[in-house]
Amino acid sequence: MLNPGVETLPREKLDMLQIERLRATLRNAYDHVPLHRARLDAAGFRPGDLRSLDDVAHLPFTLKSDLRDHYPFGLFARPVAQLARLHASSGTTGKATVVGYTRGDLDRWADLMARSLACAGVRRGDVLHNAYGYGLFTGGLGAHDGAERLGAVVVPMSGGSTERQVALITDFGARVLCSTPSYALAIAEVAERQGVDLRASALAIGIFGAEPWSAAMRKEIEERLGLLAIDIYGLSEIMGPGVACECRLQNGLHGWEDHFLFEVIDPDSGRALPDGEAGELVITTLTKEALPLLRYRTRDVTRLVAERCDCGRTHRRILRITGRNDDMLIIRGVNVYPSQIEAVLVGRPGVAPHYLIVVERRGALDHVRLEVEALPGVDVDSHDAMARDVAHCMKSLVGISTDVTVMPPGAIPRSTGKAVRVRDLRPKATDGVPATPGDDRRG
Ligand code: DLL
Repeated sequence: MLNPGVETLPREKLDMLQIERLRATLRNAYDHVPLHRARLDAAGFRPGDLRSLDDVAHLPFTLKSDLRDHYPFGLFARPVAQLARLHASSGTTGKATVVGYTRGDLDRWADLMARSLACAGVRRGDVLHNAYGYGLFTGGLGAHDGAERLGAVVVPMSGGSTERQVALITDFGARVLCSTPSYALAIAEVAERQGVDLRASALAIGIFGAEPWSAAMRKEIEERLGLLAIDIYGLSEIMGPGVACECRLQNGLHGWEDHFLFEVIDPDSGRALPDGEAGELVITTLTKEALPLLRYRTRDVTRLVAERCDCGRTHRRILRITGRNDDMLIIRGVNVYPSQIEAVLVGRPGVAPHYLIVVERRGALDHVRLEVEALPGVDVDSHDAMARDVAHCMKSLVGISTDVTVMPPGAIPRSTGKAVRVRDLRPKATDGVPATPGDDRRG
């Protein structure tokens, strides 16, 4: 544990720390960000009114659209000249979301990322191969700074050039791999094709995040790369990677409550839900200087666990993010997340862990076409039987009817960052033009 004193802080002490820091955050937001001031005034809430953590329920939400509407710097609490760095994510439509950091913000981010890596079992002196994309995406530089802060030996590889990734992982003796889970699988695949057995390499830990992944996918990656696959969570609006991370017990992600306040709400009513119930994760920053956010609606669907983990850490755990509520498909009335489809698909006999979900409108009805890939060496004659098997499992386990097409190995495009799993060809209600929604923020 990097900071045992903080990571195992008793609940009451954590609560006290959160209140104190929330007060300072409210002050910062109220004094320096016109939008927050106007919303707090409208809610009749002054920073000095905060008595207990329950008062959070009175604070206004902040949405991603608020960041876009005040593009580029409108929600910053510091003049740009006082910042040390900007990151941005480019949405598929409209303007990018821009986030800013003071030197102090970068410092705390590096600390939290170092804490997350240590929590996953990374040690000083480990060679850490960083295949998260460097650039405006927060994954590359976020993992980089944290790894340096911990004292690991960073290989700043970024995404792409997959053959070269395999060579350097082997040649440099990397013990740790940082990438999106989908890219980890692409690396495994290229290694296998080259006849390189990464299971026999020094790789022992994978730090995977930036996109949803199922338990089945974790198992697949662990088996093919011969490592412990650790889930890490974060988002650029709040900081970047390192908002929460699993420990080696892989039992939910420790959300770093000394820097963030986590709530799960019912996305329709906006009401806070008790620990254990699934809903939308809402995060309030407690120590951000440049971009304090009050009750930021992440759209990520999860549950919170308050019990202390067997590792001794006391901070609330965020369970695996099953998806974003804006990624949820409603197929003839059945709500489905792509990760549910993945969980059923990955591990079926002969089926490779690469897939694409194509949603179409046929007449008045939604229709799902599932493109899956055969594993190398699978006889083409068995594709029909595989397709029937997958369609049957989708019906009985997920509850939706699908047309399944089995494609030859390598037919589904691989990503070097965040994988695009859904192609939604349904006409959009607003413009009648087929759209491909989803976030194109690159990992
Ligand atoms: O993806 C930050 C990050 C980089 C996290 C590297 C972990 C590792 P954004 O590009 O702003 O930031 O995207 C944030 O990605 O709201 C989730 O929907 C999704 N996401 C991130 N981590 C996970 C995860 C980075 N472990 C958005 N599981 C978030 C599921 C995740 N979804």
